[in-house]
Amino acid sequence: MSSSLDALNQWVAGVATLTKPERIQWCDGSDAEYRQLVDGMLTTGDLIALNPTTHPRSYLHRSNPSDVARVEHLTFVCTPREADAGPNNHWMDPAQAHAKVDALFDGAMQGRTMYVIPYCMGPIDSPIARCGVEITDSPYVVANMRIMTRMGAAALARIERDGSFVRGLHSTGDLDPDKRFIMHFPEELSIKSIGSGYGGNALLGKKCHALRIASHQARREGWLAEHMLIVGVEDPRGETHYIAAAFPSACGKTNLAMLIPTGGYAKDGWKVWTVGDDICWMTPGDDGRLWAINPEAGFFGVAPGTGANTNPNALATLAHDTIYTNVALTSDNQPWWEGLDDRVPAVDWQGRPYDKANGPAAHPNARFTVSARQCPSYTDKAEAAHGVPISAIVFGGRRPSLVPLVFEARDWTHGVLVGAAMGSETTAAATGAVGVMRRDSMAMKPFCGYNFADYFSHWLSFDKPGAKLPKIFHVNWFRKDTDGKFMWPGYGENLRVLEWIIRRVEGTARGIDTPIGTLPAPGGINVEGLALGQAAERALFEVDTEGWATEMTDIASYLDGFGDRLPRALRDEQQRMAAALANTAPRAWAQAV
Ligand code: OXD
Ligand code: MN
Repeated sequence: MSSSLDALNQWVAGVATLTKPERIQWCDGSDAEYRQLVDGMLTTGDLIALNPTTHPRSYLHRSNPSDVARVEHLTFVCTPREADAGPNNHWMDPAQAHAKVDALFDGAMQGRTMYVIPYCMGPIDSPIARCGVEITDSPYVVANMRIMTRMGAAALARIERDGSFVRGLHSTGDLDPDKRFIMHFPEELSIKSIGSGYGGNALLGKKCHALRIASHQARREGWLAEHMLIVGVEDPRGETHYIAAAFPSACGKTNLAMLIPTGGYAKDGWKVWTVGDDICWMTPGDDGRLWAINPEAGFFGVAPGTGANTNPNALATLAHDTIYTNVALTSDNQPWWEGLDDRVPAVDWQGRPYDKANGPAAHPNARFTVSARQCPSYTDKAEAAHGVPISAIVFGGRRPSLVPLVFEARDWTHGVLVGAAMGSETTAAATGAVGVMRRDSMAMKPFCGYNFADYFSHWLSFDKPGAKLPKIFHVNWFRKDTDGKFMWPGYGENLRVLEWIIRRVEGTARGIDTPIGTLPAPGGINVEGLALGQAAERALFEVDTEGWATEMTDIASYLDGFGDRLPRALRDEQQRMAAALANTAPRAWAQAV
C-alpha cells in the first residue's frame, strides 16, 4: 500500500478513536451510494422530497435557523506565527486551536456514521487539480460533496498517485453557535470544522480547501487560488475569450457565468460558456499565459433573485436532481424563493405556514446544489486537464456610488492595486449586518489563507519576463440613482461590457485614459436600446475626481493596516494614482465622456 493510503488509514483510525462513531463508511461516489444516503435522509426528515413531477429527484433541506451562513468571526487561520495569518484573518495558535476543537470532537460522532469522502478538486487528470479527504458525520454533507466535487474511487486512486491530500474533519456537533469553529492549519494542509452544517462551513472542499488552504499552497507553488467565476465569451467569428471575475459572495458571479446573450447579441451569434461560478485555480502555462480550471463540479448558488428574467440558464439547470437548502415551498411542494415568480408560497424556509409578517419566505442565503453538467451553457472545456487560457481578469463589488460601470487597469501592478482596493457592501452570505461597505481585496477577504500583504506580493510576482498576463478590469453593476434604483440593467446586458473588455484585449476598442484607469471612449459601450437616460449614462461613465481623491485616502489607510509587509510597489502605485487625481481638474473626465 502507498504511503499516502497508509497515512489516510492512520488518520481515519485516529479520528474514529477520538469521535467514537457507531460505524465508518468509506464513500465510493457511486449512484447507489447517493441513493442510499438520500433514502436515509428522507426517512430521518433531513431531506424532504419535492414535487416529483415538476422537480424530479430534488429535495429540500432545512438547516437549523442559527446555522444558515458562513461565520467569519468563528473562522480561524492557525499558522505558527500570527503575522503570517495577517490582519485579514482571525488567528489562533495551532496547538491551542487543535486542543480547543479536539475537545469538542471527543465523542462527537457517538451513535452516528462517520463518512470518509475522498475527493478531487478539478478534473481528475488535471495537473492543476488537488485532492482531499473529508471526514464528516453529516449525510447532507456527503450528498452535497458528491455534487460539488469529483468524489469517491477515482479520487482515492489519485490520492494514491499524488502521495498527499488535504485532511478535512467535520462534525455538525450539537449546532451550538458557542461551540462552532472553522479552523484551518495551512502548514499542515488540514481543516477542522465543528458545530455547523452550512455549506461554506461544512463542505470542506469548497471555501476551506479550494480557497483558504489552496491559496496558501498556491503561494508556495507559484499559482493562484481565487474567488472567481470563469466564463467563455464567443463572438460571432467563433473566437472565444475566457474571463475570470472576482466578485464577493452573492454579488452575481453565478448570473454572469451563466449569462444568455439577448437581442442583437443573440441575433449576431454571440455565445457564452460557463466554466465555473465561484472558484478559479490559475497557473502560468508554458506559453506565459495563465491557464485556469474550475476546481468544483457543481454550483452551490444563492436561490433568491434567480428567475426567468435574471438567470434562465440556472432555472434550466435546476430542473431536476437538485438539493435545495432553506427555500420556501408552494402548496404543491415546489421550491420557491423571492425573485422566482409571483406565486405565493405556502410554507416558509423554517417550515412555518407562510406569513409575510415573518419576513422573506426563503432565507436570503437559501441555496441550490446542482451538478454543473446540468447547466445548458456548461462547456466541455471545463473538463480540460490543462484548463482554459484567461484573457481578462475582472474585479467588482456592490458600489452604489462613485465607481463607474467599467474601467481597465493601466498594467498588472495597477490591476493588483485595483483588486486589493476593491470595496463592496456586505451580503447575507455571511452572518452579520448586510449593506455595510467594506474593503474586500480580490473578493478574498473571507477566504485568503494567509496575510493579504504577502498575497499582494504573490500577485505582483506573476509579472515577469515572458509572462503574457491577462488585462485587468473593474466593473460595477450596482450603481444606484438618487431614488435608490439600479442605473445599469445588469444580467444579460452585462455582455455589452464584456464585449468592450474583449475588444480591449484584442486592441480594437478605444478608451480614455483617466487617473483611475482607462474608461470606454464615447460610444465604446453599446448602449443601444437600453434607454438609460442622460443622468445614468453620464454617471456610469464618469470619474468624480473629488470622490476618488477621498476614496484613495481611504484605500491608503486600508493599505496602512498591513504595515511594512505591504509590497512597496503597491504603495507606490497608490501614491501615483492619488497624485494623478490631485492634478486633475474636478470632473474633467465626465466632460470628456
Ligand atoms: C459562497 C460564498 O457560498 O461565497 O460561494 O459564500
Ligand atoms: Mn463564493
